[in-house]
Amino acid sequence: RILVTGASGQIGTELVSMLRNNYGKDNIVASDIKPSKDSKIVNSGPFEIIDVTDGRKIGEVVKKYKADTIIHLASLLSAVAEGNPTLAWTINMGGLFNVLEVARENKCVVFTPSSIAAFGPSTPQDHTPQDTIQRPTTMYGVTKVSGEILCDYYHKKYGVDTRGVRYPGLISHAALPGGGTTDYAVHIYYDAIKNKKFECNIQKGTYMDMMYMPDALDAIVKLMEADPSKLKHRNAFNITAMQFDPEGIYNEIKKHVPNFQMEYKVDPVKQAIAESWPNSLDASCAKEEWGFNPKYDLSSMTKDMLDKLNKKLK
Ligand code: VAH
Repeated sequence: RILVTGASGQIGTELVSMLRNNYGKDNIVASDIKPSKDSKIVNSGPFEIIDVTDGRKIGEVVKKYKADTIIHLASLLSAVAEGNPTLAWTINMGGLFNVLEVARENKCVVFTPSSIAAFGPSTPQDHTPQDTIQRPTTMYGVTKVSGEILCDYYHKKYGVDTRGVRYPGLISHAALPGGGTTDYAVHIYYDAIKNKKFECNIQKGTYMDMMYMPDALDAIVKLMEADPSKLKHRNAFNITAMQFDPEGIYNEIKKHVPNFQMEYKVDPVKQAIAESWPNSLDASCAKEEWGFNPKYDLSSMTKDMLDKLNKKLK
């Protein structure tokens, strides 16, 4: 059985339903700090209330369902974390430490995501290598790079099978993102449909790696099903599907919504975070070691996003 923490979040919402379809609904235990707004998650299989800063509760749930895998998604994202760095450390690092301790005691495999945020301004910004300098300048990034090192430590010291990916900005239509710097790339689609006007909080010319949610979920399954003897890296693999700046995504949407207008109202905190991150990642290790192979580019993602949101927002 698989325990998913942070199951009500942007990734968790879609991951739980996909895993339940793939592996059977009773084999996927969804959990979050509060009851899920998305009744589908609660009604389509086991759901538990877990605050990941409570290690005892995590252990109880793992034992109750005999979980052998923990997909640990509970985390504060970059912009929210920058506004409350102490809470971000407590949740992101305290929660991860608890998950790793429970995994050590119960012989669970652990997947937990890192992020492009694990890099900083002194990292090579274009085609950022898998192995390179990581001096992030945000609390979120500090918890991501620390998390990567802690997960590798638990693998080396205790033999816990830990695996992770450095996610780029994730775009999806099922659940909104929860306070990240790349959230603009989701809200732009909603506003293109609802008001045909968008106020962009990231500056023109600011390039970031991005990925459509189906590819992000496929990456979890591919990495978790990969032959461990083939993994030269574990925590965490660079993955990406595309890079764009606000002008790029705006012009792609405009092909479908001709009278769509965008203006800039830059958020200085998010802009500073975005500028500290790479412009593009080199994902060759993920491709070589476990067959990472994203399907969606900006054009096909935009078509699917607008199609799904037109139905959802009708
Ligand atoms: C954020 N969406 O913006 C998250 C992600 C790469 C960005 O970590 O914080």
